[in-house]
Amino acid sequence: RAASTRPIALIGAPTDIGASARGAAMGPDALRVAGLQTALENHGLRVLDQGNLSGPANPWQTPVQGYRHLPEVVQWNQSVFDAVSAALHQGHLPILLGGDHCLGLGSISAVARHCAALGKPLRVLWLDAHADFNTSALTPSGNLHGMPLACLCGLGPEALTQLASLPGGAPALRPQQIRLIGVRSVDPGEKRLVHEQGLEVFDMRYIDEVGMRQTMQQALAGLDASDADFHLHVSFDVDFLDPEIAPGVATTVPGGPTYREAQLCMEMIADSGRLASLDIVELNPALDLRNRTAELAVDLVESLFGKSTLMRAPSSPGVRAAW
Ligand code: HAR
Ligand code: MN
Ligand code: MN
Ligand code: MN
Repeated sequence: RAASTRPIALIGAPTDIGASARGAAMGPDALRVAGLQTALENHGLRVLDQGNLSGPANPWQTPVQGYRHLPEVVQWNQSVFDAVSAALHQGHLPILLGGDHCLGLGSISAVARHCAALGKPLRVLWLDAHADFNTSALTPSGNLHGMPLACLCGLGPEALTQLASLPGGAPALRPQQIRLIGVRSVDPGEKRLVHEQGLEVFDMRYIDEVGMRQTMQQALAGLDASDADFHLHVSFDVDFLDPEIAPGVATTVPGGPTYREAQLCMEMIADSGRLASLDIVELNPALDLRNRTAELAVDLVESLFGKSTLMRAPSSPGVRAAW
């Protein structure tokens, strides 16, 4: 079944303000060139491309008190927050086209506020090679794309934790709402903090051992509760994917999900029927080969919205009742 019948709003945020390398600013257009809108339309969805947000240029400075480009990161995230809030308010399903992953803060803050206002439970799947749970004291780089998830949980500079707060002041997310999937590069202090905060982590070793199917069953468990109308947000960092199939990112880490594992991950999210907002971030066309990573991202997003290329006999194990 289709993930949603809501019109989709594409929101481009062309910046690499929180990243370690230049180039992610070209991500939104690379996804457009790879045919994101047409792919979704061919699947019967209505798509409104809202174009690109604007914001400060990347001043390419060294970190100040543990953060690089904090004022600029705040500005970009405020714009993303406003655009995603407006889309949700209009009943659209927002897709944030990054840009680097620091923008997940603005996007998810808007989603969390929207859910709080409607009394909807929210779950966030963070698909990433990294945990993005650093603080200024722990970060090896000062890059804010390594910190958005911690900020969303209330750990970070006030300018960002304030943006990422609910009315009343609680953080946008509680660690219990988060599922980290595909992780294989975490800094030592960051690892301790992730454990301390009690995040549920499905790292690559776990995926190796139990497989993507059981991983996703666990990550999605409970979302089908009939007494709760869950909002599922997926924050898709393209470096989640194995660099062999997805070279177009700045922070490649070997040993990520294969093409089939990534497809299964997306298809199982689609099957949940709960997908209600999405980030596609960290795509770096300057490092890509003939836009191949953007095309792969589009292919996977099609699956995320319910395009299924495989057919299975209804009697085969694990097939969904609704098939
Ligand atoms: N953990 C490292 C740091 O904080 C690298 C973070 C890289 N993050 C991303 N997004 N590319 O996931 O600097
Ligand atoms: Mn990330
Ligand atoms: Mn990453
Ligand atoms: Mn597909």
